[in-house]
Amino acid sequence: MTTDLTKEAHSILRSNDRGGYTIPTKGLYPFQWNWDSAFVALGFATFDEGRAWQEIESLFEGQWENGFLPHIVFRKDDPTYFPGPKEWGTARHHWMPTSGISQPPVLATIIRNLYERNKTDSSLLKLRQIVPKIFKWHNWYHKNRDPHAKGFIATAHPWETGRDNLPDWDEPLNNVDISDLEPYVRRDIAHVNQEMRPQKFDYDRYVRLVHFGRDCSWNDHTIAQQNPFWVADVGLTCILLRADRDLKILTEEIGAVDLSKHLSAWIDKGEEGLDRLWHDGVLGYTSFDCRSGRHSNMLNAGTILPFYAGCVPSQRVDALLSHMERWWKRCRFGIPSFDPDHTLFDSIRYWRGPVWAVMNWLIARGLEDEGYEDYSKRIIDNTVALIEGAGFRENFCPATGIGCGGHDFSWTAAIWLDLQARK
Ligand code: 9WN
Repeated sequence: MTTDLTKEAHSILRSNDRGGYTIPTKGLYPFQWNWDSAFVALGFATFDEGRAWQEIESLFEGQWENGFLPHIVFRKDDPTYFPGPKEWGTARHHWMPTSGISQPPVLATIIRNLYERNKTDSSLLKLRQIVPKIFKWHNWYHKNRDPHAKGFIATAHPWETGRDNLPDWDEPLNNVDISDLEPYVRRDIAHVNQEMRPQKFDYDRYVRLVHFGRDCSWNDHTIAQQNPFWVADVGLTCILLRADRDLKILTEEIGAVDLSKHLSAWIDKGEEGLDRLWHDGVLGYTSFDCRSGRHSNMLNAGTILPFYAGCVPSQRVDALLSHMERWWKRCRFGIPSFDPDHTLFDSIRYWRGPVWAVMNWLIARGLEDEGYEDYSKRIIDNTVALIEGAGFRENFCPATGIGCGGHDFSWTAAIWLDLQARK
């Protein structure tokens, strides 16, 4: 069975390959997505290293002059996806059509994996080319998504967090005025069961936020000052902190001492910022609405990511581990994307409950690195069991294990391949 699934995973990556870049799945997502491509590179690295590096290089073709790395590189229009290039209106910023927001910066961590798996002269050369570009992207994040140097990373759009319809965003999204929103047609629900997708409440505000960015010509200063949605995310903060640590190691590998110094400063700041996201009331790290000055009192899979960031003080470890224990009592398959004890939990609706292989990979890596191997192993076993039971679906119901969302999903295939290669 394992061998068959591995063959199937290879063929999913090959068939989602559009000539140097990979789409997440056919139909629903016809372009190149940022963090999807990073995970795809991890998967390709297990059987075609050259193609893995190509995935990363093609993603960077979408990088803007200011270092920003978009969440979608469109390359060509496709009417089966909304919102497309016209809605984003980024033409004056880059020769290739892209979106105007970014996504979780997992790339540096994945590149470190790739490089350390096979250190050769040719991979060192690739590293020399790519590291300065990743540095520019991290610099963009620190400068524009943390303009007051708080150390935590704010976001201008739920899509930027990669965890689109988390209940944590509901209250901050209420500030987005949709009274002048023009009619639009959603394309996602033509591809996938509507009950597994974000709702109209979310989409109206997603589209309005895209138009806000477009109307200010994606001016980072205006966005930080006035974007109606401006929320610090535990996920982005942890992922960037970990990526800064990994990038620092890579800069040292290529002898870029000047870059390494900046990274040390960002790491210190990131640790401070993450600490600010701790919420005693719920004994966990939670998002923070920078406009209202309020912490969310909800827990989600991101709550466990501080292990991945390498930054959980010993007195907080038990609280985080016991959240996972509690969730497992409710859900056989962890880790649910949102707290299953909360009334807003929905086991099949996207980021309001389902398990995602990529989140499990990040959480498990963090737990393993910090010495909590039992937890890490349980999460990996859950991930393998979900794929064995339901195939390479976009995500899975944590209670029953049924597959949800898109089929033949690239990043689920990639995670499978990486987990098999690590055995
Ligand atoms: C918007 C591609 C992407 C993932 C995100 C996931 C979903 C897009 C959408 O699909 O978001 O970016 O249209 O729903 O939430 O994490 O990168 O797989």
